[in-house]
Amino acid sequence: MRFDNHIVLALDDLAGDGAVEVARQLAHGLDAIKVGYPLVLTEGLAVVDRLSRVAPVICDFKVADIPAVSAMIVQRAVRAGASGVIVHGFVGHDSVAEAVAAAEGMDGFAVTEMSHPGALDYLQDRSEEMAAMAREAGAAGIIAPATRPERVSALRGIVGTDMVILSPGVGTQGGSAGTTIRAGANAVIVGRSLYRSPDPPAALQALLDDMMA
Ligand code: NUP
Repeated sequence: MRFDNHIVLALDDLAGDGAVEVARQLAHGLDAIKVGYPLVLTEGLAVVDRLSRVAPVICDFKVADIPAVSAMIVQRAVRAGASGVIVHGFVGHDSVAEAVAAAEGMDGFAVTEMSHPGALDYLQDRSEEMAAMAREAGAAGIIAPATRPERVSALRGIVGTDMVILSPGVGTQGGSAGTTIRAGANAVIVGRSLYRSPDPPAALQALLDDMMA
């Protein structure tokens, strides 16, 4: 996947037609659309194929199971039309490696440190180890928090320049798109502050302007 626009749209709290409509309005400025459990549990996995006609889809299934089952989940997401799948890093090297290998040439991304405050309870202390492990496991990239841009920089130092860093936590969670990209992320993942905006194209433009500032 390529992240030339530096923006991934997260579509969580919308019904199918609304999700496709917002995605179409913003498609010109997006690298990918991220779908997760709220949308797939409402619309079924077919929404992945539907949205993939607008932009490449990343399935944020935060896969966290034994290696064999993690691989089964990733395979189903890819066969449904996903170009990328997000798995949890905390499950360890074997699950991440098997999940990434099951992506059938599509991209596997491993969550290292999450963006919410609770990530400080357990994840932050081990996030750098998780990033190094994800690299060894063959992940295309990692997920790192836009709410803590200094952690994006630290994790960039671990994974090097050839891995992708996608950073959620911009807007509603308090992070800034420009600061996060300058800290070393390839793209920010943005949900509510785009799809709940009364004017999503204007909200997207504000993010693009912030990144150019
Ligand atoms: O650490 C993470 N934080 C996070 O918010 C890892 C994620 N995958 N996400 C996802 O990014 C979350 O599930 C949601 O889909 C999106 C952020 O949405 P919003 O806060 O911009 O609405």
